[in-house]
Order: sequence, then C-alpha cells, then structure tokens
Amino acid sequence: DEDLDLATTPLRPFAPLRTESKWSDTTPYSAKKKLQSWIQLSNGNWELGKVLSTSGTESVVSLSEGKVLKVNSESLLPANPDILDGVDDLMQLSYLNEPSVLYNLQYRYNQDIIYTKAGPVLVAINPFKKVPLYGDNYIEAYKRKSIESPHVYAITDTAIREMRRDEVNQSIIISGESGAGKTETAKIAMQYLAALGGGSGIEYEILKTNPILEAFGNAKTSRNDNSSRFGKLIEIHFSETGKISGAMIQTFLLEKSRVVQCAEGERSYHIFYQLCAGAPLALGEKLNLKSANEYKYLRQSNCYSISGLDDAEQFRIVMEALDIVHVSKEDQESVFKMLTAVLWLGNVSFTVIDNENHVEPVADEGLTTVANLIECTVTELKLALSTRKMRVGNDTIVQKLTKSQAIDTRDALAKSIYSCLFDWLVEQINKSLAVGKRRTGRSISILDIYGFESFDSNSFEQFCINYANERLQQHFNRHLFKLEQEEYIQDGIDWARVDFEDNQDCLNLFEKKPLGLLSLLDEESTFPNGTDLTFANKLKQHLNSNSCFRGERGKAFSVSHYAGEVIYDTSGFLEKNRDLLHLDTIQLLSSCKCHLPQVFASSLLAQSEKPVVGALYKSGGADSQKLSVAAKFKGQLFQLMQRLESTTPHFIRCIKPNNVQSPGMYEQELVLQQLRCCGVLEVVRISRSGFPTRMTHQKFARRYGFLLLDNVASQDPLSVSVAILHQFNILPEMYQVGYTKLFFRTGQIGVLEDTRNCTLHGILRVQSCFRGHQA
Ligand code: AOV
Ligand code: MG
Repeated sequence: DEDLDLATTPLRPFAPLRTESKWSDTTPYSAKKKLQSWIQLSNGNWELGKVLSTSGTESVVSLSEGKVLKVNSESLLPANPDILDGVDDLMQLSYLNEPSVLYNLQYRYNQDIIYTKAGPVLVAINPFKKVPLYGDNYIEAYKRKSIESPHVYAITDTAIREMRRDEVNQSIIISGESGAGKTETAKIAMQYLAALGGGSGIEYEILKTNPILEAFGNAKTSRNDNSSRFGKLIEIHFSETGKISGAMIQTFLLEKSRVVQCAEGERSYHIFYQLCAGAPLALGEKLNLKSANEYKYLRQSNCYSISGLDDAEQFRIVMEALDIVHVSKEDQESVFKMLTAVLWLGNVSFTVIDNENHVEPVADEGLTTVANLIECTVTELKLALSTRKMRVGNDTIVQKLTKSQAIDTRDALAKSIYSCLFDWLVEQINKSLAVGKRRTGRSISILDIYGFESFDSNSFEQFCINYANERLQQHFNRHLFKLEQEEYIQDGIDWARVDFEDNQDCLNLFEKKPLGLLSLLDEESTFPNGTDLTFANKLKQHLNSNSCFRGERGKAFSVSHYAGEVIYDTSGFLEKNRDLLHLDTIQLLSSCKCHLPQVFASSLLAQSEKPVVGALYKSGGADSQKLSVAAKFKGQLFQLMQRLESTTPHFIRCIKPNNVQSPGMYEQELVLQQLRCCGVLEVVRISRSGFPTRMTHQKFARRYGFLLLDNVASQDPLSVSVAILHQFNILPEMYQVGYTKLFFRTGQIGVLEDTRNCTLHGILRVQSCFRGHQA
C-alpha cells in the first residue's frame, strides 16, 4: 500500500529515478481514510480536508469549521504529512503537487520567512513590508554559516565561494514580474558582497549607485511605486585577495517616452519630483525652478507624490550619493539644469503663424528659461523647434513645421536630453568605480532588468521588455534543463529524459528573419509610407500561422509569452523604433555653451552608423542610417546573454503575492501562475530526480584525495574518487559515476566539504600551535 507508506514515512529523500509521467506524484490517488487531501474550492483556492468516505468516484470530505463536501475523488490531491510543513527546500516535499508547494510557501510567508529553495533556485516572495532578516548580524551569521535558512545572503555567499573555488566568474540572475522585488533583492545581494569584499572603500561607492540610478531610472507605475524603467547589469570585480576592486554598470533601454508622456496615476522619473521638492532655495532660484504641478510633463498623469516617500529627503540622499561617486558640484549643477530644461520644454507652446498651419513657439517664460539653462539664444531655440533644414538636390531649404510636427520635435528634444543625461551619469559612475588596469581577479554580476509587463494597454516599451524577459527565460531553461540533461547523457548516466516548457517558439516569433516581429518592424520602419496600421497588417499577413501570434482587431496583435498572453497596440511603434532625431536638434545641442548639451550632441552623432552630415539631410531631414531601437536592443541582449553564458549562474525568482502592493495578502492563484510560468515547479521535479552536484574525477580527487587514509597517490583520479566515496560510506544511490564526472544527489558534497574544512582547520591549528611552541 504505497500511499499509506509514503504518508507515514516522514521524509522521502528522493523520487524514483525514472519519472514516467510529468507529475507522477500528483496523479489522483484513491483517497483513503485518515489521509489529508487537497480539495479545490469553487473559487479556485485549495483547502486541506480529510476524506471521510469514498464510494465509487465520489468522496465525502470534511473541511475546516465542520464543513462537509462531496467531491469527485479524481480531483483530490494528496497532502504532505504535518512534519513537512514549511520545509526549507521544496525538494524535501513528499508530494510535489501544486497545492502542496503553494501551501509550503504560504506557511513560511505567514511567518515572514520569505525565502525558500526550489532545488538550486531561490524563491523570494515579496513581503511588502520590512522583515527582520537583514543587516550586519544576519550577514555575519551567513558568512559563518551559522544560519542555514535560504536567503539572498546564502545564495550570494555560494557565488563568492564558487568564484574562489572554481575561479570562474559568477552571475546572480534575478527575475520576476513587475513589482515582485527584483531591485530590492539585487540591493540585498550587493549589501552582502560589499560586507564580505569590503575594505577599500569602493564598496561604499558601489552601494551609492543605487539611489542615483533609481532616482533617474525608476518611476511609479500602476504595478510598482518604484518600478525600474531600465535594465541593469552590475559587474563587481574582486581582486585575488577577495576584496572588491571595482565595478562596472551596463544599462539597457531606458523608457524615455515616460519623460514626455505618462499614464494617469503614474509618475515620470523620481528625480523630477525630488528636484522640485528638495532643491535648496539658491539652486531653485538659479534654475528658475517651480513646483512639480507647474510643469505640463508632470501634470498630465495627475500624480505627484508616493505615499510614504519624501521626495525632498530623497533628493538630499541623491545629492550626497553624487558626491560619493565623484560627480563634481559643477557637474551636478549642470545635471539639475538639464532636468529643469526638460521640464520647461514641456511648457513650450506654439501659435499658428500662417494659413498653412505653420507654427512658432510662444516667446514666454518657458522658452526663455530653456534657452538660459542649455545656454543657447532664444532665436536658435525657436528655429530648432519650428523649422527643419532639408537638402533638395544641391540646395538646402528651410521647411516650416506644423503644430504637431513642432510638438514632436520639442518632445524628441526633451527625451534626448534626458536619455543622454542618464547615459552620461552611468558613464561618470563607471569612471568612478573603474576597475584598475590589473584585471587579474574575478567578478560577480548581478542582473536586474524590468520584469514581464502586461497592462491594459501595451506599447513598444512592453514589447521590448517582454522580449528581454523571454530571452532571459530561455537562458534559465537552457541552463537548468537542457544543459543538465545533455550533461547526464554525455556522461553516460542512466537518467530519464524529462520534457519541460520551452519558449523557443516565442523567441522565433520575435527573431526569425525575414518573417519575425523584429524584422518586420524594422522593415516597416524604413518604409517612408509605413504606418502603425500597415505594420499591424503586415504582421497579420505573415505571422498568422505562428502559434504564439494572434492578430487582434484594428492595429493590435497578441503574443503568447511564457508568462501569459499580452495584447500590443502598435500605435507609436514605428516612431519609437525609428527614434529619429533631426540634425537641427543635434546642431542646436552642439551650439550650446553649456558643456553637457555639447557632450550629448557628439554622442548622438556617434550613434549614427554613418555620421555623414549630408546623409542626415535626406528627405525628411532625418538620420536614416541609425540602427533602429529594437535592433540595438536585440544586439545588447545578445551580448548580455553571451556574457552570462561564460559565468556560473545563480537564479533568484521573485514572486509577487498580490497585485495591490499590500503586506500579508497571499493570493494563491496569482502565486501559482508565477510559479508555473517561471518554471520553479519543473526545476524541483528535475533536480529531485537527478544529481544536481557534479565534479570531474580529477577535481574530486584533487580536492578530497588528501582525506584518504590509505595512500593512493599513484592511482588515477577515478580510482582515487571511488576510494574516497567508499571511505566516507556514501550510499550508492546518492551518486553516479560518469565517464568524466561524478554526479551527486543534493546535499552529498556538503558532507565531504565539511570534513575537508574541519581537517584543514585542524591541520592549521596544529601548525600554529607548533609555531607557538617554537616561539
Ligand atoms: P521589481 O524590481 O521586481 O519591479 P521592486 O524590487 O521594486 O520590484 O519591489 C517593489 C516593492 O516591493 C519595493 O519597493 C518594496 O516596497 C517591496 N519589497 C520588495 N522586496 C522586499 C523585501 N525583501 N523587503 C521589504 N520590501 C520589499 V519592476 O522594477 O517594476 O519589474 O520594472
Ligand atoms: Mg526593479
């Protein structure tokens, strides 16, 4: 009677080797008395109940508060014995069905234990409140390994150890939906690295990059009050002595449309509100700075503050951080000038000057302030905002702009200034953190990008963000599933193949040439007559047979992402992808006396593939040689993936327990959906039935050979390895010997490591005693 056996055996360390069906231990079992079972209620939630009787296909179950229910026996799922409540690692569960996993996570979450292991992956559930799990005492405890409970500190510690042991660069890859806690998790990991690798003072600078980048790159969205609107990879370098020697930050695609446009209830970038609220009086006067509600760019979304957040105080924190990363006071003032110029640009309005609807900017406070701040003349600014130079044949003619063209030009200028400013800041930070020329050590990279997003209306930004998440998901899949399986097979290990969710089809939908989303977008973007509608129609024409694609009404289409279906509205896609900046605008910036606009102008010119001025004057007057935004983003992502491929990855999956950013609310369905789509359940299933730890015979023999009682120095690594396994009585079912490697079940290598460490320490102690005696 297998079921009863299992229920009374408190710990079932591993599943049978061959897993035939996908969920072998979730197949409905014949309900038995005494057994606790999961019963799904009509609202979709699972509740624990006891089976009172079973007849035919029906069972009578008792739930909490004396409720009794008649259910189909097939729908019951077995529950784990109480002794397994709240285990640290989901791999320890006897029954790995969905309600059991959900319950285990919730059981811990209710006690503010927000971290749980799922085999090699760390699951972090956002508490939406302060939890007492961080700080020096905890860091110290994890460092000394006196706490075992899963934690970001623990996984970061593992990364450091593996960096030293294997001399391989490491990466900590954090993923999860918007608002799930990625950025907070990244900061917690950085805190641990800084504490362990500190000493030179550079670690303090590294931590201070966070408030700066968040101020300039995060904003309140409907999903998250502090949503990252850019992706970030921070590579922290360690010297051979294990100290932090420097760092480098790479950012990905900042959402610049937010500067000029943002949805009701959301905010633009934090820094604007911080500046308006926190600028010292003298600075405010110098900049002619008003309060946030005087600026159209900030007014349109009707939201100025975030509850529980003091923008003025944040501004002081950012200024202090800028000092620490060595941005000079003079440069800081230029930064604030640029920000204020962007705000005032939004207030520039236009009046019609002829009967062809051509316009001219109104010469008001807005216009003059912008000119003052970027240090150009009002006339130059006026011209740049209302005309466009074009080359016709050998002549250059000046074309007047219509109102909508002028507004687009103004907004494009505001967006460019902001995104150039962001890039410039990152560059300054990188200079300050620069790793010395002697790059001998190793690095740990932390990846925190924007999470998967699905709003009521999704545009080009969500398209790019979700594409990036799709790529990252593939990296996760490849690493944890494909590579593992291939390794077993290559090494001749007897192990069943397990299928897993693969998102290659969705990636193909994006990347295939010439008929993929990205290619078609770029193609349409280069057609002078291409519009969002022609783009949408082209997609429907070419991609309808792809199972991940569906044409929607009008200009919309939908994509089945690994994390769910998203409907995209193509409005604005072509323009955002072209991201044209007229040469007039670049020329305006280069003619400014202030040095930042000049820097921006040259970097904008450098971005064009062929910075031949003549070419920029072609019909439309625009720079048509530039790489499209999507193409550039794809290139960046590929580079990122290549970099990550050369590291040992550590994955953290952040989970959002509710959509309202509230503490104590655990919505089962929402959590389950995230667990399913991010592959956590699959990971556990595969890890448990496999041998997650492995080492080559050579390495194993080198590392543990000295522990052998009998001298086998002359023997080959395989014999040494086998001798070690025998000496330590490692049970045969806990390991497999492959052609080149040894494979171990979870936890086995830990025993050997402990013995090794004790022995080493013992030797050291004996040696130091001995030296002590001599002295
Ligand atoms: P995200 O990075 O995953 O979203 P955040 O890291 O910004 O999400 O987390 C959102 C909010 O959740 C934070 O501002 C905190 O209030 C709270 N939070 C997250 N983790 C913790 C924690 N460990 N302890 C306490 N509070 C936490 V996005 O950037 O939107 O994808 O683009
Ligand atoms: Mg974030």
